[in-house]
Amino acid sequence: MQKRITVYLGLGSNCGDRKGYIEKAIALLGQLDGVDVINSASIIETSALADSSQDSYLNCVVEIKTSLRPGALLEKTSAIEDELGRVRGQKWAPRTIDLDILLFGDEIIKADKLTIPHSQMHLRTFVLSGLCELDSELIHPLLGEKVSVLKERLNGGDFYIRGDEPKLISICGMIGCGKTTLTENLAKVTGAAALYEPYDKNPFLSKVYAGNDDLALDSELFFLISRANQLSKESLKAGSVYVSDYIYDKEPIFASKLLDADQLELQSQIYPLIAAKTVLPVVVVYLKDSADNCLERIHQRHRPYEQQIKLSFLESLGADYGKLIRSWKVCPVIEVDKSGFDCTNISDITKLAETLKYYIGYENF
Ligand code: A4P
Ligand code: MG
Repeated sequence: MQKRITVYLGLGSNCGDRKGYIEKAIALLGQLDGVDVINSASIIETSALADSSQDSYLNCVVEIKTSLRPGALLEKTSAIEDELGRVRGQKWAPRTIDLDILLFGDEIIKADKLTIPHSQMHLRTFVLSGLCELDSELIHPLLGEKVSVLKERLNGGDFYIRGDEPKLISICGMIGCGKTTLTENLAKVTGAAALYEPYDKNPFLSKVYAGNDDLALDSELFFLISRANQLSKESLKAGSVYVSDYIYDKEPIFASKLLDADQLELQSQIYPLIAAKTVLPVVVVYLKDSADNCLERIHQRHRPYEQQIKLSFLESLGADYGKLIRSWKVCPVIEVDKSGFDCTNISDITKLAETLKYYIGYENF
């Protein structure tokens, strides 16, 4: 008997009787020779990705077993799309039914007309939650992670890869967790341009750390302006890849810790005006480490003005970063636990770079 492979399909409809089309497509799949429908996840309603003017979608993930090879299955699913009145026009035009092959066992295929795993499945909560409902232990064969882990990275969002914007990877995490080292090494391994926070050029920083609170706003404004210049829509080129050793949105965290009420009021009015001019990251790497380890690294690297930093300050910073990441909706976040990752180890860096390329849609790392 021919080997049967477990395959997951993504179904979507945003025209006409959406639920009817999805149910009909599942019924037609079941009638195909060499295909058994095993299970289907809940049908969920989702806003149209990339084009909010389109009607919303109903999406569903279906598990089948098949003895067909991937190319033959694609021919059959395309025929079902045709039978259900799919009009093929512009990419991402409204459709009665879309049938995508998400996973075909653990096969990896990169052919003209077929990419498996589906190239953007890991960016869509509506796909990953369907897969998790069917089998949360499933592993994405390219990313080597469980679908449940991939889903957590999205925090409920649906994303897509755009060619017409700069591909900014932002590293975030506590002071001393290794952001700059990671940025430097990622840039080396990938050829991406590194963007460093110019802490050593900030003329106010050492005075603020030495207790001169009157200069805290000057210091924050220095950082705000330099980050805004680095990340401005004019400075970063569409299609190019950048790695920054900071996340722009950490600004309110530091402002709330270092500024007094009047300074904070002024800063909070300036911040959104400047933030609006910056490029948003397409993926964030959140480097996680304990406050103790970070303090030890701060002591080892001997930047004089940092030596007054207290463990309690780092602990509170860690809690604030945690809150920021838990509410983060801008892009996927890849959490990297420092207990199993060395920012100077080339094999760790290369593995992370390999993951990142699927999040930024860049094949050339
Ligand atoms: N193709 C390559 N790989 C595959 C694969 N794994 N499965 C080729 C199926 N087809 C694959 O597909 C275009 C070509 O992709 C095919 O000829 C096939 O050879 P298509 O379905 O004709 O065109 P498309 O839909 O414009 O492209 P695609 O890639 O299917 O788009 P997506 O990624 O499915 O996005 N918003 C919400 N909320 N829900 C959605 O389901 N879907 C889309 C379409 C946009 N926005 C959405 C949703
Ligand atoms: Mg499709």
